[in-house]
Amino acid sequence: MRVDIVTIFPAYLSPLELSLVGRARARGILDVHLHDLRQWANDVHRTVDDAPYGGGPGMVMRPEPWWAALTEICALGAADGRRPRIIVPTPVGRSFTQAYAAGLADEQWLVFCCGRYEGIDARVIDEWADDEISIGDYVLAGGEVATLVVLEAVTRLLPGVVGNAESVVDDSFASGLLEAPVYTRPPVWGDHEVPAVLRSGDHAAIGRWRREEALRRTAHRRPDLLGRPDRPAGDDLAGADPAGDDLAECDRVPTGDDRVSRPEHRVEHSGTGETDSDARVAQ
Ligand code: JAH
Repeated sequence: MRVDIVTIFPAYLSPLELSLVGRARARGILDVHLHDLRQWANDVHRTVDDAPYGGGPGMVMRPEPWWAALTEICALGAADGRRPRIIVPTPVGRSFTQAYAAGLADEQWLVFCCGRYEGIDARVIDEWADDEISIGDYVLAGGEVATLVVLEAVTRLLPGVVGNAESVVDDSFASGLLEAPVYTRPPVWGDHEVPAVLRSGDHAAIGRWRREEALRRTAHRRPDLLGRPDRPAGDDLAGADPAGDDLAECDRVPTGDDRVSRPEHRVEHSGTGETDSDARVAQ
């Protein structure tokens, strides 16, 4: 897969050299090209922004540099009749999901347009964008970090990137449910024991336990995922109680009180008597 990324901060994308994405690049599975938008800003000051029509706060990215950038980048494939899928991360986009990632992983060529300020002039979006996508309901300072998120989700779906093919299909969201908790050695760690069933060797029982835990977790934390018409079938929803008491905690903004289910961890060296979780609340 080829990926072009246009940004005024190419260095913001340096994590793409690391870890799973970096390895996919080194192995030739992923071919990333970073472009500085200012390369296509032709005035002496290389300006890429201007005041919004109609007034209001902030600045808008001017259309001309984007137009020149996308024209030039798309021309790279025109000879072989190839056209990239052009993606604009934005808080007003459609929701990016695992299914969306799977769709992008089938493409041969993606272009990410990273906006800054209040966004890119809408005429660029209208003319060039195939997808405007949002990675969640919050506002970032620009599209770069959202591009990192999308690319990591897509790259791990490319053939040959993740060694054990099972670990991709087994993920949270592949089943439409949150995954059960996981454990490794030691079997007993202080007060905390690994659930006996996971050490029983009874794989049918382990499978039932994991499904049960997945349903419980999903009902408690993400009731919106249950009973979706597009959710992969085969789960027995008996036992999950999306309308039960758990729900009272779900559909609201988390507060400091959400930590009550966790034990308190003392900060041994602080000498203030303040707990670790108090310190976090105080931030
Ligand atoms: C902010 C351009 N859905 C996350 C997201 C994606 C992009 C942006 N914000 C949030 C953004 C400013 C300018 C894009």
